[in-house]
Parts: sequence; C-alpha cells; structure tokens
Amino acid sequence: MSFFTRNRDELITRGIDPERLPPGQYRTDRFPVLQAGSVPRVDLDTWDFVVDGLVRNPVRWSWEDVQGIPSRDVTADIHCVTKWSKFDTSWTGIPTRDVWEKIGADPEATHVLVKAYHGYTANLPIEDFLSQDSLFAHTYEGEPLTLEHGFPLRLVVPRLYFWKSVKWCRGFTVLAQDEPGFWERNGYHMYGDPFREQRFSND
Ligand SMILES: Nc1nc2c(c(=O)[nH]1)N[C@H]1C(S)=C(S)[C@@H](COP(=O)(O)O)O[C@H]1N2
Ligand SMILES: [Mo]
Repeated sequence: MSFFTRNRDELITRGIDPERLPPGQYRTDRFPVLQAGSVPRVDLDTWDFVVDGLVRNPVRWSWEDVQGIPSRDVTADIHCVTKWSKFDTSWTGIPTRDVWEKIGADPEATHVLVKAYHGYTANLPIEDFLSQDSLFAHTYEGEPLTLEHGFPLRLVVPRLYFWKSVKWCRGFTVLAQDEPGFWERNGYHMYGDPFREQRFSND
C-alpha cells in the first residue's frame, strides 16, 4: 500500500473526514518552510503596506497603522502544491474584506496581484481573495509569525494552493485582468484549486 493511501486511511482512524484531503495530498503535522530564495531582512520602521492600481483610495500603511486595524481568527486547512496538507491551522489577522472596504476598488476590478519582498507575487481572483477565511495574518497559533513563515504579515487564502498565500506581504495591486505572479510565470496554474488538482498551467 502506498504512503499516500496509508496516509488517507489514517484520517478515518483519527476520525477526520477524508474529503478534507485534496487529491494527491498527504496530511502532516509538521509545518514545512518553503520559499523561492532567501528570507528577507525586515525592518519594521521602514516597512510599509501599499495598495495601488484600480482604487479610489490608494493606501500606504506603516506597521503601526496596520496594528491599529481590528483582527479576527480563522482556522483552516492549508494545502501546498508540494503535496503536504496541514489541518486546522489557526491564524489571526486582518480580514482581506476589511482592507477592501477601505480602498474603494473600481467596479471593473477582477483580480489582485499580491506583492512581497524580493519581487515575489501571486495573482488571485477577487472572489477568492475576499473569501470569508482570507486574512493578512500576523499571528499563527497565538504567536507572532516567525520570520521564516512570513513575519510580520502574510496573506492566508486557505482555499487555494499555499503558494498564493504570500509571505512577507507588502501590499497588492488591483487589476481589471488576470496577470501571472511569480510561480504562475514559472509553470504553476493561474488559479490553483487544490480540490481540482490545478498544480501546473496545463492541469
Ligand atoms: N514571499 C513569498 N511568499 C511565499 C513563497 C515565497 O517564495 N515567497 N512561497 C509560497 C509557497 S510555494 C508556499 S508552499 C508557502 C509556504 O509557507 P510556509 O513556509 O509558511 O509553509 O508560502 C508561499 N508564500
Ligand atoms: Mo508551495
């Protein structure tokens, strides 16, 4: 029996609904660290969060500004395209919807391109970006994010593969069309639904 089959069977033994595990994934308790390139040097004094593109109220927030915005908790399963899934991860942060309310996006807006240090980007349709469980998270399991997991702020959009959940997030651009981000230009799927196994551009 393969590792993947055993891992899926184990869910039932543990009383976990196996439907929560997308095809081709295995469940792990570990929290692997993944990124292209190195961990950035973060200086909170000069850090800013910028929203631009098709918005009436462009934003440039300092870290202090961000800390003044109310947070909420989200518990969700996350799915990495390298095949690990982690269940019931808990995050605290600013709902993407609350940011959206402040920026006055143009009615023609369809997508966002989310940005980080070192030019890392990821594209998402607005509907997914604004899903109920999407956050700009500053806290993981009750503790501030560690640097390797995206300190001080990362996007968390659990319903898409985890490469869309941009670590070290510095803002986003609102667009009237879809534009590939870093991994999407390098062969990954433009959308990335784990339950439809949209790993690579031709999946
Ligand atoms: N800025 C940035 N964010 C990123 C990445 C990256 O390379 N740079 N990698 C993505 C990928 S491929 C994954 S699987 C997750 C991993 O998050 P973790 O290291 O907290 O598990 O971060 C995503 N966010
Ligand atoms: Mo990933």
